[in-house]
Amino acid sequence: MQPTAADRFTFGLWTVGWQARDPFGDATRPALDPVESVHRLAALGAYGVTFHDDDLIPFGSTDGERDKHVARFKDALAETGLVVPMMTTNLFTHPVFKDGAFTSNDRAVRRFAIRKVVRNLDLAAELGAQTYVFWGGREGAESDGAKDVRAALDRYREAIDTLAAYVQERDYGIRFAIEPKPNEPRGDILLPTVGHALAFIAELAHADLVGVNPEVGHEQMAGLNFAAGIAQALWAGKLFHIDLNGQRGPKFDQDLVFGHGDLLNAFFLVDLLEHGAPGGGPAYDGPRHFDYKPARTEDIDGVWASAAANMRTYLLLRERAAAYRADPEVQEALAYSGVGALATPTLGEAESLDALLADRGAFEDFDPDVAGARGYGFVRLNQLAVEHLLGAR
Ligand code: GLT
Ligand code: MN
Ligand code: MN
Repeated sequence: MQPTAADRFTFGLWTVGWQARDPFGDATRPALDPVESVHRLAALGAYGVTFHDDDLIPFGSTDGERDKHVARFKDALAETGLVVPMMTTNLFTHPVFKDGAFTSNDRAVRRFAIRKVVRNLDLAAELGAQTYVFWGGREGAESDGAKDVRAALDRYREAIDTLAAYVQERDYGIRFAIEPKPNEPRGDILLPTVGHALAFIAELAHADLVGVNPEVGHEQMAGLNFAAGIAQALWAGKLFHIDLNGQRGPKFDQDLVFGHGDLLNAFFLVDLLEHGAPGGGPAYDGPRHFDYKPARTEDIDGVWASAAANMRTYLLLRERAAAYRADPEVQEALAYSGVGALATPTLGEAESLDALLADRGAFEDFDPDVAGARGYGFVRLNQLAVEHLLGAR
């Protein structure tokens, strides 16, 4: 279960680097040097690191300071072989963003936000990132009269399309991934779920360059089924990136270690990502990105132990999912449940609705009582998954 670069595990600098400041308490850990994080993550078997501009280059740095931070970081990447597949912008910490960035009611703030992103996109291209994430944690409101949501969505679209045109014109080869979240820090955040984000993307001029970066805990905060949301993102061809972590139901964003929340859903998520393509291959080939926070109770050893735990849990789930799929009893239960049969189109090839209307077997001679009496065996199937997950099979 030793992770390797081939597993494509990545971590945000802000994850292991979180000092555990929360709304009620001070930091419980010292600041981490990004260079040290790169070395420690590489030693644990990670493939890459991701970061916000301000994680590496403190807000307000001079150009000279900026260059030094970037140079040290690049040296660490070269020494370890770690890559930077994704980058993002901090559009939430500084008070200037208290009413949002792209959707702030203050136009000057909106213009500043776009400039901040452009600057970091240039660095992203230089470091070879393929994905650029937009998490709009401050894009929202606490009260319904404070924000004209339709105007805010216009401005959101304007910003994303302007930036997409920029990466296209520069030929940066970068795609955008919008990360939904229902609330926190704002009372209500725009684009609160995967579904909202997909609907927004469909309205963009540059829709082809934009997908989603769903996070386990964010969908679960809204009471939604994460694996099902990921399936819909895949179905739409929009799963550009993924944030893996754990969450225990609809409450504040916990950012627990992957699997330390709804473990059964995490099992089916890994099964989908790893074996969800037709023929059983991976349905998603991007980085497996952990966006978790080492619990506030952990010391620095606990930080690295929790980073390793994310990867180990993923590998264990991958192994358990493969065993589930290979089990003849599971295959038989899947067939009994009709899971594979759903792939058969409801109408025959080239069959018209008129032909369906002429098919007496479909209606006049169809016995709904007989069909309604059928059992689907879904509970047995689920129990087989639980037993594989528990290592009982
Ligand atoms: C922030 C948020 C995460 C996002 C990061 C990207 S920042 O920590 O809680 O879910 O992925 O901006
Ligand atoms: Mn989160
Ligand atoms: Mn995230």
